[in-house]
Amino acid sequence: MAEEPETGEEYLFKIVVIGDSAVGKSNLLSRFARDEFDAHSKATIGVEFQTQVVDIDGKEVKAQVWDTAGQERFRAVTSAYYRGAVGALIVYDISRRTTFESIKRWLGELNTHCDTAMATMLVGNKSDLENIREVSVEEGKSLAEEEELFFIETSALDSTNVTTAFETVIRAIYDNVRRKVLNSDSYKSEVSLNRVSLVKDGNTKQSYCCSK
Ligand SMILES: Nc1nc2c(ncn2[C@@H]2O[C@H](COP(=O)(O)OP(=O)(O)OP(=O)(O)O)[C@@H](O)[C@H]2O)c(=O)[nH]1
Ligand SMILES: [Mg+2]
Repeated sequence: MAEEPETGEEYLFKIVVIGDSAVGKSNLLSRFARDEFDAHSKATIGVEFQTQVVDIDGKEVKAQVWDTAGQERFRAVTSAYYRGAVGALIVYDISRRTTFESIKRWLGELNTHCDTAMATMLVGNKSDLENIREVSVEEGKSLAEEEELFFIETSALDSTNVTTAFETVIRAIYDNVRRKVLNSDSYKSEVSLNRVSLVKDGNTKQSYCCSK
């Protein structure tokens, strides 16, 4: 069995949620953090974040999830938004193809502001809107494979997969940090030097340092 960490060890992971306006970013976060959904939510202005405690293997992991405006004119300074992020959810709306077509742009922004790859999940939200679906599950999956991302479809409205989406990202970050702490003395110096530490885990890229 792996050695237990010293008592008092804490994990705090910053995760950013990005994607076009009205894809459901704020509702995904409120569903995850407070089990709430707002059918008439207003567009986000600036930046908000919530901290949610998640139990992973009996350890307390704090996820600080940041939500910002999809609309350019309401966005806060992006470099500050991304600073220190170790995970990301990139969200589109399965009933609006244009939001899926924007994913590459959001990935580009992530890569511009973070000099390392992160634990990133592609999220097709509003899976409850099956009758007006414009993006198939296969298209989502295949883009995720191409870009080496996790993939999931969610519904903030009926709660499908919302917790799983966030917890998969949190666990991916956690597992890699644990591996690093247990297996490598150089973890701390790597972080302080802002060096890229890329670990290929299945089809997912992860690392623990985002700064610029
Ligand atoms: N049917 C359905 N509607 C949803 C779902 N998630 C969000 N919505 C609705 O979509 C609209 C936009 O949701 P928001 O969460 O405010 O979207 P956002 O991505 O935060 O938008 P910005 O803050 O402008 O970037 C609201 O009317 C929500 O009620 C979902 O899973 N299913
Ligand atoms: Mg919002």
